[in-house]
Amino acid sequence: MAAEQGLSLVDLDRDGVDTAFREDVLQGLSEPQKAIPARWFYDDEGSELFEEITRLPEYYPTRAETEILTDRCDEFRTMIGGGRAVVEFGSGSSVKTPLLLNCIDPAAYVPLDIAGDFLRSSADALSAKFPGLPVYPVEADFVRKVELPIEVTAMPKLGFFPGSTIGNMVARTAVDLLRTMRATLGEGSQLLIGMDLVKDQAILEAAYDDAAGVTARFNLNLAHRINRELNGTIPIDALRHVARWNDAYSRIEMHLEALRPIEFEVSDHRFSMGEGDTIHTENSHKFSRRSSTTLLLASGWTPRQRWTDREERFSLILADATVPRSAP
Ligand code: AVJ
Repeated sequence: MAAEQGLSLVDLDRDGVDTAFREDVLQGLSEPQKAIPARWFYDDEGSELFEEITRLPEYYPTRAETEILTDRCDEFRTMIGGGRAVVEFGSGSSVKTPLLLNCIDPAAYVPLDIAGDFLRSSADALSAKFPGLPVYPVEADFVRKVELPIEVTAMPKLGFFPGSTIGNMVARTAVDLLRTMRATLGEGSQLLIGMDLVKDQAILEAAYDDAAGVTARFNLNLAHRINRELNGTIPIDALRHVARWNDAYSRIEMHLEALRPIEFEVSDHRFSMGEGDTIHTENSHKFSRRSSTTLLLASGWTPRQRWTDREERFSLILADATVPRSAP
């Protein structure tokens, strides 16, 4: 229906099933190490649970990043300057955006998001806060190059990608995305990107396995979503939430672990898991100063400035889309 109207980016089949979701799940459950891309966490229920996560005492990234945005306002003003079109990748509810826009006197704001309704309502809310600022929401999947509105083509751009969402991607995918962002924004643009930092393992694991069990509900909601939307029969009570630090890959991994041998169906396909087998549901990579520099340089972005919160838990990095000299 939505696909016929050509309005939505989501392809639904005759039964109203999101075909990309079904493909990812069926494919991912067929692998020896079962794995489902983290982006499928965010249905309405999952998005609400994530909002709850950001308020948990153990989940420091949101507070740490907000602290940087608040404390470094003057430096953003100096290093970014006014007159730019701010292009936010995956704007969602745009809660951190006003903090940035207040500092830098932008010429326009272009929120990009795949969820159209959400995008437009949060763009309206932002317009109300910044009456003089032109806002051009674009419903787009920014893993591919996005054609920006004609009104901003002549303006210098600042890409804004907060939240350490880049950490969800393995290096190869992260480089693809950062290079695509560079293509979307163009030469001479800047990027302000949030990256979470490596720290004590116990702090990291607590941030992804909180005492109140909200992250566990967030993770298990993926199994519920599969049951709800893909005619699944996953016995949820036989799964437990696991968050563990993988030091070799410098990342927190979230899994759903089978507590006993189970069999279930999803969209008429049968699957089984042995006791202790897992479905890998998320990677959250953590960076050092060096690893973040390498990732950005490999993607055509030259880091210019790096800010951290007072406890050095989280970083915001400003980078330029300059062509680096390739002299030896
Ligand atoms: C939204 C990807 C930044 O990795 O910290 C939070 C998602 N998962 N708790 C993160 C998440 C579990 C979050 N990101």
